[in-house]
Amino acid sequence: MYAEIRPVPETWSASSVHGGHLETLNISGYSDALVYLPYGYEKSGRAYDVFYLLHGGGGGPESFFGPDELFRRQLDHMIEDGDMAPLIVAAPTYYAPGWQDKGIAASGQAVAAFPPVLRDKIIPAVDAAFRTLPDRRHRAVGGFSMGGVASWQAFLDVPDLFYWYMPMSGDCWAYGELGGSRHDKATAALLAEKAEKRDFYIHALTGDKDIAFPNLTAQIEAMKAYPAVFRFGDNIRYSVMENGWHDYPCIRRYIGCALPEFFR
Ligand code: FER
Repeated sequence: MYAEIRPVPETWSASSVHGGHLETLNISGYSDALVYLPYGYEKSGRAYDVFYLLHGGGGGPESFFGPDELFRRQLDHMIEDGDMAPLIVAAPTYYAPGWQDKGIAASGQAVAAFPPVLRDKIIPAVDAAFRTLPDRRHRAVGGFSMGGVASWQAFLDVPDLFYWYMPMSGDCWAYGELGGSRHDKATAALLAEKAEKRDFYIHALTGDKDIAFPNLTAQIEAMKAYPAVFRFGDNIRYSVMENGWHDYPCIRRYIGCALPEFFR
């Protein structure tokens, strides 16, 4: 059951020689996003893949790109070391401007309403501001906890926008809170129905000590009832890290493991 998820090398927490940088993107009528631009962006003239990365409940773009710079440095090193090609990472939020209640139920509502915001506001703003490859094959969405819930929601609602999905420590709430376990069979049936005749790649990850582990695992098990749609080891993977908790250090490891598989 356990996946080999490599530890974040110690070298990743130090500055790299060739670092990218962060920009704040103002999105008209919506909350700001933080956007990572890889080393060489200014001079290359080329266009890049974009990974849309969603924070956990109660957080924001700074949950990944905060003052500790650990995640920015990790991306710098992964690119510098040749683990993956340079890419843009956009960290928006599913909280609309002025959103007050960031508890679990209200966050669930924010996430349910989020896919049209991605389509109508966030992605157009990113594509307008930066040199992106603006099609689904060159776009990924992933996130932690409520951000993982949002990633499944994007799989259901805006499949035309993303080919690559990285839900981490979050299940699909199409049928309500903790739907992955409370409504595992219905959730799997809905995901299968929406996924039919479409190409995609999902890498879901969590840890066995994670509060979301039972929910995500129940959902994944139910999805195995649709082997023609969800071909495990081919268009979908589920990785569970031994002793993985519901926190950002674990999530950074999952991203280090899964992101190099994307955009191929
Ligand atoms: C889960 C998915 C998301 C879960 C919890 C969350 C307990 C989010 C919690 C929070 O934002 O507080 O499966 O399981």
